[in-house]
Amino acid sequence: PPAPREVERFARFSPSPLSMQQFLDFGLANGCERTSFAFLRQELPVRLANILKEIDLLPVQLQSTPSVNLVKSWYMRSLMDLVEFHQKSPDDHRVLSDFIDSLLTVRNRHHNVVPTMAQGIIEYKDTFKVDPVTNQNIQYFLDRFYMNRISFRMLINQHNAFESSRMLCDKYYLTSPELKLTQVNGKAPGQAIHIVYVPSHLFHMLFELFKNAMRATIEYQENRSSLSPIEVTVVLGNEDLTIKISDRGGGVPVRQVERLFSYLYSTAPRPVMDDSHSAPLAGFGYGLPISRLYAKYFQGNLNLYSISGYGIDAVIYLKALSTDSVEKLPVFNKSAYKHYQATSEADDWCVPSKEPKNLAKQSIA
Ligand code: W6P
Repeated sequence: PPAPREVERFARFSPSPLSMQQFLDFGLANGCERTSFAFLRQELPVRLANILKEIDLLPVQLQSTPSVNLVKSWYMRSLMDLVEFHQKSPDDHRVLSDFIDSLLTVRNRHHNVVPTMAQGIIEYKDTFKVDPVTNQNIQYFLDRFYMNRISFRMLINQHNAFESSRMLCDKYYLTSPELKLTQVNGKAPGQAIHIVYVPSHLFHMLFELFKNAMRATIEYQENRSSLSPIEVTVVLGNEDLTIKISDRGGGVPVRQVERLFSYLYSTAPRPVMDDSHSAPLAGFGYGLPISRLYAKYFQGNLNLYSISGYGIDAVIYLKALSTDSVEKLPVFNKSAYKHYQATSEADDWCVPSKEPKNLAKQSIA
């Protein structure tokens, strides 16, 4: 049975809200993963314990529904899982990687919190008459409960975009490259970079690009004693917020870059699944084309600049101003219709022939 002692211990602390700047700084500081670990092993239990105390204040009839009990047991279990890390060293790579495993376990465990909570509310409503005061209390609680959950997931996901790729990478190759991050505020030098964006979209794009960059680095540098880091540069300009992810993974011939974004060509041989049924590190599936759509959705873009024999710079362009980040939506009209009718016309450029014409022969004739 879970120890309420740990709930009391961590509920004594108030959660520490993080600014966007702090989220950025966690990625910047040297030994970022260690710092993030040290913060999260304290902050995550604090946020869990604080909301557990509020669950205890719900009407007993609601608290005692199977659904709410189940949700509560998840929060307890996760609190205990995370507290384990207080006895472990932040300098041990094994510990850092176990911590990421635990974060993913916690995130999976809490996957169905919203529908399960809703089920609990239904069970309560079916059995008891709800008066306006109860309604108000439930409203108040759920607003806070879900806000807590959003913040919790934000912390987990923020720790994970590079680290998730790294974990997959470690799992497949038993090693992974480092991250080297540089931040440039071209608009206000030295100052913090602030933009408004959808975290899950950014995560999707970064995760995809990191996986590809890591795979390329490892496979290209397999005979070297150390791996070159993945270099990330974040720059704020007047219009754009640009994120460049550079690998030294050998690149691809420039002729093949377009294929990496192709729904048709990127599906050719299915990436081989191993017995674990876990995700392949990078299968060049739909990850890249979908990532580019995420970037374009708010008027940004995603490009790959390949230097064959050296590496690839993957660049995400986002709008720096939220007034410029406007949804890009397809509209069906005449112009769209035409695209479906387009037949493959002959090209209006000559096809280069492999064999150069033998001009000497012709001049004789
Ligand atoms: C590669 C292939 C690729 C795709 C997307 C991002 C980075 C990289 N690096 O070699």
